[in-house]
This record gives sequence, C-alpha cells and structure tokens, in this order.
Amino acid sequence: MIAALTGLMEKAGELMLQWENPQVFAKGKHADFVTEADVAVQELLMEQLAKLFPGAKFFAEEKKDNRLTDEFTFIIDPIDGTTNYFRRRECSMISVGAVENKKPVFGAIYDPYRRKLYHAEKGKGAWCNAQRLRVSEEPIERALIGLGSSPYYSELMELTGRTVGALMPRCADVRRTGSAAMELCDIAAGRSDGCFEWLLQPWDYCAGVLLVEEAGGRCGNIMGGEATYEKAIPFMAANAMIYDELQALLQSLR
Ligand code: LIP
Repeated sequence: MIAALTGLMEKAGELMLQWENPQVFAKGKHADFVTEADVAVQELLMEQLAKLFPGAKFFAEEKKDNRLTDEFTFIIDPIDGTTNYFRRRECSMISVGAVENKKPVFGAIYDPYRRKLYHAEKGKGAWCNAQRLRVSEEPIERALIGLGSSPYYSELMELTGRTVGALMPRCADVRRTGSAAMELCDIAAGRSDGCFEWLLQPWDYCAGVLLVEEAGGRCGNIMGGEATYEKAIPFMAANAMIYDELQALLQSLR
C-alpha cells in the first residue's frame, strides 16, 4: 500500500509548501484555524485516493459530514499542526490513516520539511522511509512526555495545567511540538516515550496509532480501552514500559 501512496504524499507535501503566507480562517473555537493550504491538500488527497482505491470512504478534518462506518475508510488530517504551519515553525505533518471495521490497517505521516515518510501496515512493522522504527525502553523517570494542550477547548486548560504539574516530578521533562502526528512519530522512533491530550480528534491520531503499535508501543483512551475513531477522545500513547503507569497517573487527575 505504501508503494501506491509514496508519490501522492510527496506531491501533497510539495503543494503544502507552495504557500509563503496562506490565507488563515478562524473555525470558531479558541485558537482553531484552517488555511487555504489545509483545504487544497485535503482536496488533492481525497481526489487521488478515490482514484487509487475506488469505493473508499473518507473521514477528514476539513470535511463537514464525517460519519464512520465499518467500510474501508481513510481518516485524514491534511496539515496536522496548522498553527505551526502558518507561523512557519516547520513542524506540521500530512497524516493519512486507514481503518476497516473501525480498526487501523494502514498509516502514513509525511514530514515535507525533512522529506520523511513515516508509515506502517498492520503486521508489517513501522518505518521512516526505509528505516525500521522501535519505541524506547525508557522508564518513566527518564521519560520525555509529549504535551497535547488541547488549545481549542478552554474547559480543559485547567486540567492540562494540573497534568503538567503532576508529570514534571515523575518524568524527565515534557515536550510540546504542536502536532499530535509528530508526537506519535517521535514515540515510534524512540525520540520520546509517551504523550497525552485530554481531547484529540481521530484524524490527529489515526495514522500515528498504527505507527506506534507496530513499533512496539501502545495507544488508547486515557480513561481505558483502545483508541476509537468515530469522535474525539482523551488520547494517550507510550512505550510498553510506562503505558500503564502513565495511564494511572493521568486517570488520577480526572
Ligand atoms: C492539532 C494537533 C495538536 C493539538 C491541536 C490540534 P490540527 O491538529 O496536532 O496536537 O494540540 O489542538 O488538534 O488542528 O493543527 O490539525
């Protein structure tokens, strides 16, 4: 599957990087923006994927009527890290996941700034270009934990702040990239060891979940169970060493 998609992901990356100063639009919630590039990249991906995979369904960030069925469905974030993108922070990823019977079967995350394609197919390992990925084995006291700040949800800001306060004495440090997809690539590559976000959309994590799991890590709902894809959930991911410990800490704060 990745052979069919590599060219398209690179083309979408070239399109994304065409804008110096893209038009930015407020979507309504606090700090929730979309640019003309998000829309253009999503249109390209959906148009080309429909040709490559006739009958495939789509569930995407800038699409209005998202409804997930058991059918083979692409779950797309055209530019994950939109604010980073229009602020030219060079930390935004194109994220294309695919689910069947609502379970991940494929994931591809492209970093157009570094020309790195992270990809995984169920049972076939996790890769960055041609390099195999493995999560770390760092214990929690040496762990770098990715902070998803859920900036769109003002009702979660106090909880997020308390979470950082509770984490800092227990781990080495936190990191905030501004892209959930980047957090998950970092975990799969062993560059960090866990991440959380008290409310995250399926398009932010769908591709990254399979990448982390195929690299030997774990992902799921902070409150218990596997990640699901119909709507936003409290999301976490970590290496296999610290997942349960991190989940218990997070649950104690709710
Ligand atoms: C972003 C995520 C980030 C989260 C933001 C936003 P977007 O995705 O990658 O982790 O904190 O709220 O959801 O909206 O830029 O595609």
